[in-house]
Amino acid sequence: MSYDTDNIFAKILRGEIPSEQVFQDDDTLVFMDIMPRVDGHCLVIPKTPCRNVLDASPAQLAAVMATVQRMSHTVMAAFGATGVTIQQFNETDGGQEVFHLHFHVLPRHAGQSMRPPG
Ligand code: D5M
Repeated sequence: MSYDTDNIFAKILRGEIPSEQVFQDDDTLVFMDIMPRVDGHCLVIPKTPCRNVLDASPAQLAAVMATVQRMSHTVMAAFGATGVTIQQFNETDGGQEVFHLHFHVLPRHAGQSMRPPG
């Protein structure tokens, strides 16, 4: 499958639409999910074009996962969470809606259920 340069996260990376950015390094960007399923729900993306895990290089995966781990610690501390859920979807039948690789990082608390998508 090809990479669509008009996907919404590509537009965020180009600064064409706003986002609530919370972290970036040379290879990755982190911003808050516009439809948060828990407080502190953020998204980690690579800065380079990549459709999903099926399309990712080892270097892209390594960079993104390093930031996922870093942000897991950050949002757990910021939201007083005692756990973290990391979610990731690939292709339409795998639940993917935005076709630029992203990992959801969701700080969690005891007994807390996640709000439904949307
Ligand atoms: O779902 C895509 C996720 O991306 C979903 O949780 C909403 C989020 N989203 C969509 N548009 C935006 C913008 N503009 N800013 C922040 N978050 C956004 P998935 O099924 O993981 O592909």
